[in-house]
Order: sequence, then structure tokens, then C-alpha cells
Amino acid sequence: MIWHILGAGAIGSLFAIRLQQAGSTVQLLLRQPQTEDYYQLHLHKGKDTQAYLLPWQPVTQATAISHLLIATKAPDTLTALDSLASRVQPNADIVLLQNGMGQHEAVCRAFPQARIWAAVTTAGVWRPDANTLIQVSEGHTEIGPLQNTPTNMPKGWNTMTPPPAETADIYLSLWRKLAINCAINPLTARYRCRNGELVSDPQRRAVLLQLCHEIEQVTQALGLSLFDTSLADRVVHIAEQTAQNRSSMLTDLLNQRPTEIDYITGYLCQQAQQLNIHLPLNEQLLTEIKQLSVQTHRAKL
Ligand code: KPL
Repeated sequence: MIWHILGAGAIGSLFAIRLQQAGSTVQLLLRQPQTEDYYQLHLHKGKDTQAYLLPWQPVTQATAISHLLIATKAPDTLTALDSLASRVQPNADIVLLQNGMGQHEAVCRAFPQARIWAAVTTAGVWRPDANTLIQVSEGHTEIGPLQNTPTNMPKGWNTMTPPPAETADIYLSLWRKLAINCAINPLTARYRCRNGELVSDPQRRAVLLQLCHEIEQVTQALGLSLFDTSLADRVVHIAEQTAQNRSSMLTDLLNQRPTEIDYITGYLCQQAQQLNIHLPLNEQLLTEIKQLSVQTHRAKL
């Protein structure tokens, strides 16, 4: 049994290493041909550095896929899957480990017989260059069923370190992460600031709190109780904890890559529209960030 990994960015590579460490055979699916048979990654955790060799194969290779971890950026999911759809066995195990919402339903529709799971992680990891991973925090990972899944976790996930928690309500976990990302990511992109600067600056903090209030209108209307505290308290805490981080959305903008705004704020606004809730600040941010993404994309061309 082989876990194929689609999307070998920071999170995809980290989980490829975790699966390999747990005894699974892994194979990265890469677009760019490599000169060696193995992809070498150095994982730094504090003062400790370990080297890992991860087998890889081209996405276009013809072997069948029975276990697939999807860790691409949300907007790339369906295009990336298109290139290997014919390789995915009908009853494959598929785990989606991504930011954002909306893509999960599309994958379930595309693979109606597959056993599909979603996972959410708070692991903090970044990749300064192609062969280096810096893990800032182990984080907490949750995994739960989306479609046709048996009661136990997919193979290899139960023996992973740190062990993911299995949840029957992954939808709630996805919403928790979505709500936090809806609050922090677009604002850091708007102000081009680090997460902590959203709370240390009084004006930005006021906008952040207003944004949280709007997001909570939607989650409450959906009957979701996200945290023990208000969303605003939770978001302020996370922004303080990750004060020095650049959010993934700001990082995408700075690197002139497409952002995940349609799958974060865009998904929230779609849900709000169906519930007849008006979210003026979120809608304004959706337009602004889409505009910024187009500008950076043009600058790159
Ligand atoms: O998940 C994040 C992201 O940047 O996507 C947060 C929680 C905002 C941390 O940076």
C-alpha cells in the first residue's frame, strides 16, 4: 500500500514525512522531474535537523492510486486531480488536508465511490527552499469522515506522531479553521502586516473585531458553536500566538501566487448569501483581495 501525496508544499511534505515515519510507503506526485529517485528534505525542529528521502514519481505516471493525500492549495485541487483522475481507484482512500472550504464537496462529487476524509491541522511549518522544512510547532491534527468512510482512520494515520484526533464532526473543525482564516488572512493581506500587527494596532484590531462579528453571524445561523469563547477572543489569541507569522494569504500575495480567498472569504460569503445575511466587510475584503491577486498575477506575467 502506498500513500501518494498530491501537493508537496510545506504541509504536504510534513505529512509525507509523518506517514513515512509511521511505517507507510509514500510517493510524492511531482510535476517537475527531479534528477534523483528520491526527494531530499531536511526537517528542522528547534536545534534538531533530520534528513528524509522521499520517493517521487511524475503526476502523469500510469500506476494505480489506492491512498491519496491531497495537500494542494484549495484552488488547485480539481485541476491537479484532473491530471491523475484515471489513476485513482474507484474505492480509494482520499484525505484532503487543505485550508478553505468548498473543494471538499467537489472532490466527493468527482469520486462518488471513494472513501473521503478531511483533516485539519494547526502544525506550523514553512519551506524556505525546495529541500528545507522548518517546523515551528507540531500542532494538533484532526481527521474525520466526509464520504463512504469506515469507522476507523485510514491506514497509517493512527500510528502517526503526533497522533491525529479522530472526530465524527470534521465539518465543525473545518468551520473553526475557516472562521480563523476568514478573520486573519484577508486582513493581513490588506494591511501587508504580520499576524500580531492586527491586534497591536488599535485601528486594525477594531476592524478585526468587526470582521469576527460578521463571521459569527453566519456560524450562529448555521447552528455551529465554534469555541468556548467568542470568535473574537479566539482570533486575538491566535494572532498573538502567531504574532511573527505572515499568514498564508499574505505569503501567497508577496510571492505573486494566486490566493485561497475564494475558498475562505468567498465560501463564507456564499453561505451568508444562502442565509440572507449581509456581510459588508467580508464582501469588501473579498473584492479587494481578488483585485490584489489579479494585480500581482499581472505583475508576474
Ligand atoms: O492558518 C493560518 C494561515 O496563515 O493560513 C493562520 C492561523 C492565520 C496562521 O498564520
